[in-house]
Amino acid sequence: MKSLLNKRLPGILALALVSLAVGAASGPAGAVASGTTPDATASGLSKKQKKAKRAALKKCNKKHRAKARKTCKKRVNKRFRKLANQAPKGKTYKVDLGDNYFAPDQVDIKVNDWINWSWANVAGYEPHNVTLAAGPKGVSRNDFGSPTTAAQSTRFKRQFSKPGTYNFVCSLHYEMTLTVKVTK
Ligand SMILES: [Cu+2]
Repeated sequence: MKSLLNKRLPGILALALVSLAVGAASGPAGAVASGTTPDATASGLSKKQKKAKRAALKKCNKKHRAKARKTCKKRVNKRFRKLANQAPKGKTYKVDLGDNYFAPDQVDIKVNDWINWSWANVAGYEPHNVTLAAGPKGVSRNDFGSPTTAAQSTRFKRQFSKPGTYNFVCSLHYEMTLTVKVTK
């Protein structure tokens, strides 16, 4: 009896492993196929999609053969590149930085529009930056923090995926303000 069980065990184990692998593979893939969500980040992927991508890449790393890992990662990257390209694009608005001003200093945009800041009139003056002083709930100030520079023609571009009022300043010149109103 014991020897019979031993003989059968590897077969049963293999079956269990295969069904596990199939179940795991169908999970994240299905989630990804559900399409894009409106909360796209700078990369064009939503937070949910980024998480799914990380999980998919992690799974690729579990493959034993190097070649299989490579193929798997290639496939995952391609799939998410495609998704990023499908993300809502939005319009781009230009805001100039000058010596102690943003121009314009008030911008009304729609969700998924972009602002492209340009250090247009800073040469020979003090350095400036874009700093989010206050924004809608759930928006990270880190996502809207530019470098501090006086380098002419520097660019800083961000997409606005959450509606609300965003109050920007330059952290070196608090009189330098910009209000961005984002509506649905
Ligand atoms: Cu400044």
